Amino acid sequence: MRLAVDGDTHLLVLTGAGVSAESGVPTFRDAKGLWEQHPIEQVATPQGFAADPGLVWRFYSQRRRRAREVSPNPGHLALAEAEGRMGERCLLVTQNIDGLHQRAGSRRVVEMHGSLFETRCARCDRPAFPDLEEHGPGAGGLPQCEACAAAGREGLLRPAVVWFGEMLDPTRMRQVEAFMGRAATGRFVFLAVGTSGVVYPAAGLVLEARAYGADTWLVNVEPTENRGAFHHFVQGPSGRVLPELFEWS
Ligand code: BJW
Repeated sequence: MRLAVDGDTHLLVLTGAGVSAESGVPTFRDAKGLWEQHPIEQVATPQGFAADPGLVWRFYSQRRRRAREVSPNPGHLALAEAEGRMGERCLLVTQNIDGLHQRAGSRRVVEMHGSLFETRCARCDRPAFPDLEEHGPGAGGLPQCEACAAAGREGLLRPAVVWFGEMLDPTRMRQVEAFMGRAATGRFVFLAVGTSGVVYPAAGLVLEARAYGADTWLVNVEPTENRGAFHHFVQGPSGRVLPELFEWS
């Protein structure tokens, strides 16, 4: 099954952990996925960070190291090529924090859940900043916020990612909404790739896109929780499916 793209098509792509699996980045909920060894509530909630910031920093430091060691796969490259052909008619929304889409050449990327390579203060509203360091026990200790220190208080730095129970950046979500509004004026295609369809608000984007009149496509190795919301399902690994998916005219 091929997805036809012409000069009138707007394409909104949502990606999840599955798109990076063939690069060697572990997914979350599969067997041997990250949640198997690391309980969600310990490493992906603000309460987990408050209880044991060292454990959380060790988890994210390992993932920083791993993400730097791997490379984009043909799935990432196919999506970058789609943007290269479509320009502003294409937007990529990713739940991934590994930066692989950008390294593949995608520029129009909205990182819904933040970035593995940015850090922010858990206490003050100093903006997130780039950070490639590994932190935590055995890696230089827990990083402290300099702005808080200057103000005479203690503030721990934390990964600039979105944990369960936290709000997503409204500016980024408005960008997605605005794109849907523009897409609805022509032929609108929504494509979800390698995501389980259980984490909101990402899992609900397909229904929003449908409300804007989108034709909806799912690429995954297995039918997902929200499979029924999609018009089309292409089963297979994204690194093999995406390079063959688009039919350009
Ligand atoms: C392949 C493949 C290959 C493998 N090719 N495919 C509405 C209803 C119910 C609950 C909620 C709701 N609205 C909000 C909530 C609460 C909560 C939530 O969704 N809970 C549900 C789990 C029940 N959501 C939130 O708290 C969100 N915040 C929010 O909504 O704020 C407002 C609010 C607050 C409080 C209450 C109510 C509202 C925040 C969610 C943040 C998620 N954060 C994480 C961690 C980010 C940082 C990090 O990476 O560490 O994001 S959790 C984790 O899950 C990570 C991922 O981005 C996210 C999604 O995972 P994904 O991508 O789906 O990965 P997997 O592993 O699950 O699936 C991979 C898929 O790929 C599988 O299907 C495989 O088969 C497939 N695959 N290889 C193609 N080669």
